[in-house]
Amino acid sequence: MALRWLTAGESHGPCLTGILDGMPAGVPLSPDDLARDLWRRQQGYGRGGRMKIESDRAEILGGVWRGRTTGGPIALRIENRDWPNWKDKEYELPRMTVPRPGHADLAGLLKYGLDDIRPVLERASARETAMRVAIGAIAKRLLAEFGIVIRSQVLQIGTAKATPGDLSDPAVVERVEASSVRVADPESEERLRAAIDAAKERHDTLGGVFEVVAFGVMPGLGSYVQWDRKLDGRLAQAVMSIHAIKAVAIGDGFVAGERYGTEAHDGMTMRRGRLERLTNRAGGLEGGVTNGQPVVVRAVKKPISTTATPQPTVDLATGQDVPSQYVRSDVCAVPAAAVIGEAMVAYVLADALLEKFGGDSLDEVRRHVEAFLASLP
Ligand code: EPS
Repeated sequence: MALRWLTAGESHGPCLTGILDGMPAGVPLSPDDLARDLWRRQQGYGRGGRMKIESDRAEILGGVWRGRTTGGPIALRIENRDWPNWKDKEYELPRMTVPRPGHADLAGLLKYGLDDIRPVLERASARETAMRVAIGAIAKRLLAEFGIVIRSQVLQIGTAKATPGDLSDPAVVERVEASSVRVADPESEERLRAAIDAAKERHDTLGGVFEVVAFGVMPGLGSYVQWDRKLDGRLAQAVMSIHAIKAVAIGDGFVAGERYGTEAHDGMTMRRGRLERLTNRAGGLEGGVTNGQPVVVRAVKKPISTTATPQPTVDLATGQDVPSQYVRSDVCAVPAAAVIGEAMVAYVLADALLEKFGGDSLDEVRRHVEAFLASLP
């Protein structure tokens, strides 16, 4: 583990705090590098009232000097604009004793021996992903120095499927970035928006599937020699840790289980003196090691558990069956989750890159990368 990070903070507390440790010195970094991804995470058709309040911006409080990383831990702060609406209520709010099915409410309350759900939901909230995205943006900044870029798109919302775009095509990426549901074409956009509208109409929520692709990843990141060094496993853990993610696939994922061996792998051929692959079903990873192909990670996000239509639950104070309660929520946050997925993939790849090519400065890492690439047959 070359990099490590931690976040702190609650959804309706004063701010989110993050520390990223292990970045080499000399990586160019400005608050604007973080601002764009923070903005992207806040977009998406189906977001709720909270996003009208927040306008995320990360302050860099340490580890950067004159626009470059120093090698020291990078300290970040993102203000919660909703805080002034909550700050005087800490001792006034009634106890919450009705857990929402699907949220961390019940499990958290039992685990920490609490009699109020509020502290659980405050920390379990996906608000925390704003800080993940800021940290991921720093990881992306490092990766960009080595020509590695990370893209994402939404593949499905509910049962509505998008036609996947080719994310290696800049024109497609431009359309995805302009799309309210992170898809590449107007028909898909219409289908997915209609699915969100239908959920909204029935006072419900919807999940879906997104894809993150990392282009320009050199071979040799990760390892097959030990379980916890396998990069596919590390990517899966990182992406699965995003709120509400219930499945992660690398490359063909579940579909690989349906194919014959001769139809499931990526044949090789020599073209103009270079070894090339006929397909990328493995999603850029064989044996837990990057093979030089784009790294493809897909994830399934379950629907948000705070639903306007009540779900059956129990009031823990009375032991009575009651309907779940509702104040507000997003109808669908799959487009946002795709941006968060980019951040997690960026972090894992940056960590693996520094592990293999380690160095205390960007120049040192660069020398190691260049020497390795020059040594490849
Ligand atoms: C969330 C509930 C909602 C979301 C929030 C995650 O917040 P609130 O309870 O204030 O309406 O908007 O997401 C964010 C604040 C964010 O920045 O993404 C939850 O329970 O996980």
